[in-house]
Amino acid sequence: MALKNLLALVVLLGVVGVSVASPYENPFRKSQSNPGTMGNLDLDYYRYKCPQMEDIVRRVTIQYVSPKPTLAAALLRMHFHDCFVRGCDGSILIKSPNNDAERDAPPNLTLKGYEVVDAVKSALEIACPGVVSCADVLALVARDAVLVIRGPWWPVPLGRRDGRISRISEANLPSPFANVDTLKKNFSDKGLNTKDLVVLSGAHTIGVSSCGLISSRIYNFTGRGDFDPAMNPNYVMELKKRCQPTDVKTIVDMDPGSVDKFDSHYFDAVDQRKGLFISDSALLNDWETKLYIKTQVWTRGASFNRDFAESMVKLGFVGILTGDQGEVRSRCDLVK
Ligand code: HEM
Ligand SMILES: *[C@@H]1O[C@H](CO)[C@@H](O)[C@H](O)[C@H]1NC(C)=O
Ligand SMILES: *[C@@H]1O[C@H](CO)[C@@H](O)[C@H](O)[C@H]1NC(C)=O
Ligand SMILES: CC(=O)N[C@H]1CO[C@H](CO)[C@@H](O)[C@@H]1O
Repeated sequence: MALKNLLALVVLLGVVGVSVASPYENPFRKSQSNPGTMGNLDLDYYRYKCPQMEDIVRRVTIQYVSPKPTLAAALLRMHFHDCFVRGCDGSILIKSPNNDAERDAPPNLTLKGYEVVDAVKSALEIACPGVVSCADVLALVARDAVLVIRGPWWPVPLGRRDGRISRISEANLPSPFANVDTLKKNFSDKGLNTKDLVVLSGAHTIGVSSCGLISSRIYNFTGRGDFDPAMNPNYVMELKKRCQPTDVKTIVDMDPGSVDKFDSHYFDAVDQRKGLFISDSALLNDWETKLYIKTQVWTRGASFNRDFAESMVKLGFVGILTGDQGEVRSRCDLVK
């Protein structure tokens, strides 16, 4: 018995020791479900190869995002899309002459901010040509853009390589019409758990969508001219004022009342049944995601920034290429 306890302690210390010595070991490394993600990343990856690179990324990102803070949401979303399709490999940035790349897919139609990534990359190519991958650039730009709007900061371990493949047919993202079981499945397929799902959905504390994606929800939910009963009727009324039935274009805020601020207000909105998408409201239909939302409401988001940082680090490891996999592109929109 005593020996057994001792063994357990040794194993525990071993685990703790490893995670202290190398905090950015790939969280998926030991998981069988993610055989493609064996590499580790390193906070100091460019220390000798391009020591000024984080300064350059920050300077150029601030230059673009300060005068146009709505870019922060666009860039955060772009990083998420990149990671969910073929992993965080920069493939969302590739342009195809035939318009059949990821960025041409319908969920990408409203992606903005490519110019920021391109400008950062150009500046890096002057300082250290051919060194910094586009996947790393995008991960850093997303982080720094959120920082410009005074959102949370998270560490970005580096060393991702760029993928060479970008296909419109693979640009399959979680649907805003999905229920919570589907969302949980979509996240667990990427090695992300239920907590990551609800925490990262908190990114909808900033940014916008448009009437087209919600009109069936407010005008014709079951085909009988009704609205989604999961939605607050006052909020439905507000949305109807903004979105006429055939209007697909008008912009709507994702986090009504606090759209420009990166805070925990999204969870208040969802709790008041003012989640914009079915996928936002759906987070009240699972005990774990609901408990998280309630906890953020009760504590005014006491742990949200910390949780968000943690889940963003995890997201940044999804499906990465490392070592001699992939390439380092010199232009983010062109495959070598
Ligand atoms: C849980 C599954 C998710 C679904 C179904 C979803 C769906 C959507 C949809 C449909 C939009 C509106 C796009 C448009 O109208 O063009 C949107 C916007 C946005 N999403 Fe998500 N999303 C999810 C998770 C995430 C995650 C994990 C992040 C980042 C960590 C994120 C960040 C954003 C941001 C910042 C916007 C606003 C973009 C802007 O204003 O330009 N989303 N999302
Ligand atoms: C999400 O899960 C559903 C149900 O398993 C599946 O049909 C859909 O293709 C998945 N979407 C993504 C982006 O993985
Ligand atoms: C509502 O949906 C039903 C069934 O999909 C459709 O037949 C009907 O035309 C829709 N009504 C409106 C006003 O869009
Ligand atoms: C920002 C961006 O590149 N959006 C593209 C999404 O797909 C459409 C349709 O192919 C392109 O026209 C857009 O340029």
